[in-house]
Amino acid sequence: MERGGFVFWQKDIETMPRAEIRALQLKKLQHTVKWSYDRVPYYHKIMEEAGVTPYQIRSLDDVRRLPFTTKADLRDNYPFDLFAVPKKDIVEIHASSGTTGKPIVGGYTRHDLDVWSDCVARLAVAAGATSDDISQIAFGYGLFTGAFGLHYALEKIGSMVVPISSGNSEKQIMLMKDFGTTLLVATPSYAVYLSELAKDMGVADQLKLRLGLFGSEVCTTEMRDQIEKNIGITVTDNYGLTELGGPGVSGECQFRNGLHINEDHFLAEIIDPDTGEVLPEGETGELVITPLSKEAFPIFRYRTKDIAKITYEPCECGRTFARMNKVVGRTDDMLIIKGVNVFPSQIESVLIQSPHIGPHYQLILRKKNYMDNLEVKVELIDGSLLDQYGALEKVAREIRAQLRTVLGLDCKVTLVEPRSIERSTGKAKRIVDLRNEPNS
Ligand code: DLL
Repeated sequence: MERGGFVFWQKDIETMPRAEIRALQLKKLQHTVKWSYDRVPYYHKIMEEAGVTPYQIRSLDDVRRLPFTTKADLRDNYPFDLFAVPKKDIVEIHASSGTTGKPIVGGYTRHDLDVWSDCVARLAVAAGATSDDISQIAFGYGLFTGAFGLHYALEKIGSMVVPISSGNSEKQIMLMKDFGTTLLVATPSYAVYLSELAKDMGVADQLKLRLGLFGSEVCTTEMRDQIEKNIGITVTDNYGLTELGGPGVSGECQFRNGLHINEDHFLAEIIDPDTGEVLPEGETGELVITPLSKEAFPIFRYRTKDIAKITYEPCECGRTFARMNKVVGRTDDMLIIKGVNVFPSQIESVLIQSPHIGPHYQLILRKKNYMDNLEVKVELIDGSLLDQYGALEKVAREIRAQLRTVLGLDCKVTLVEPRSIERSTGKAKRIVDLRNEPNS
């Protein structure tokens, strides 16, 4: 199998002219709609209610005739009612962690697994992964899609996979050093933590790490910079969700100017989250995706709630697939504090400007005398500032004033010692909402 210098995994597809991509998407959309209509009673019902049959899908724009699918629809059909194949044809199950209520359950046929691993392999190769890599997978193995998705792909590429899972951080660093790990797979939060630990253990400069395939949560510029500074690794971003099969929906190539969407397998739209109207190219809104190749778990127009925008300009790397920008937040991220709408990304945009603070912060919400209160707890880069009351006060005051301007809301800013905010081995927990707790 000739994969060249691994510039592309499936070059003929990844560099298709746009007209061919669209023709392929239409053919696959028609197939997946008919597949779902014929096999999943729920989809049959909602299409009938919407007055649409598979034969009315004659152009790509006809996707707009289909109703949206939401997380609530998936929960109502828990666990297997949206599966389009008999259980005997499902070879693997994954699920979201489901902090509230039941998880979202995704099923895969053998063919789905094959498509999935190719999708992730393409993105890994685009980011710079090769068969020479020693790939340490520090995503949690289990129902979470991240670890297995990257595992199958990196194994397919021929890299040496180290399936260590998340946690056990000192051992992670020891093995990284002893094995000569070159590629790290982790959430950005965990990668920041591992990079700090490697420095603390005095081995950061003995590591051979060169490439990070990160994803599953927002990776801020600050996180990226800190990881790159601590362990000299190139950080790339990967996007996906359990509902769409996990990682492999989109990812950054070496140019890191947007995440390439695997468009032969995913049809992307951007909608106005309030009206459901499709927005023109380049406008920011909610990302809606229709997978085009799923056998086991097809979905129509899934509302991801992730906020993004898309460009169809070809990339310098030669790939013609559309690119989405890095996801900066979710439509349901919005906090309502004293009646004011606040997005964590607005707070981040203020924090990022201060040279004194690092990438770790938490937003703590409390209720006092029936009033909401927001505390922004941020870690200092240099702990010695804590001994200089005047300087500390000044930094806190400046951040508070900027937050007031950006949010239109007064909040408390607490600057804390470096390494004092709890680190995560998975996705970071940025919001601590204590408003319903007594004596918060
Ligand atoms: O996080 C799938 C995944 C695993 C993607 C590994 C990339 C790498 P879920 O646990 O279902 O699936 O969470 C999906 O996480 O709707 C986004 O809000 C968020 N998310 C995923 N990737 C990114 C990213 C996996 N690169 C939810 N940037 C999604 C920002 C992300 N947010």
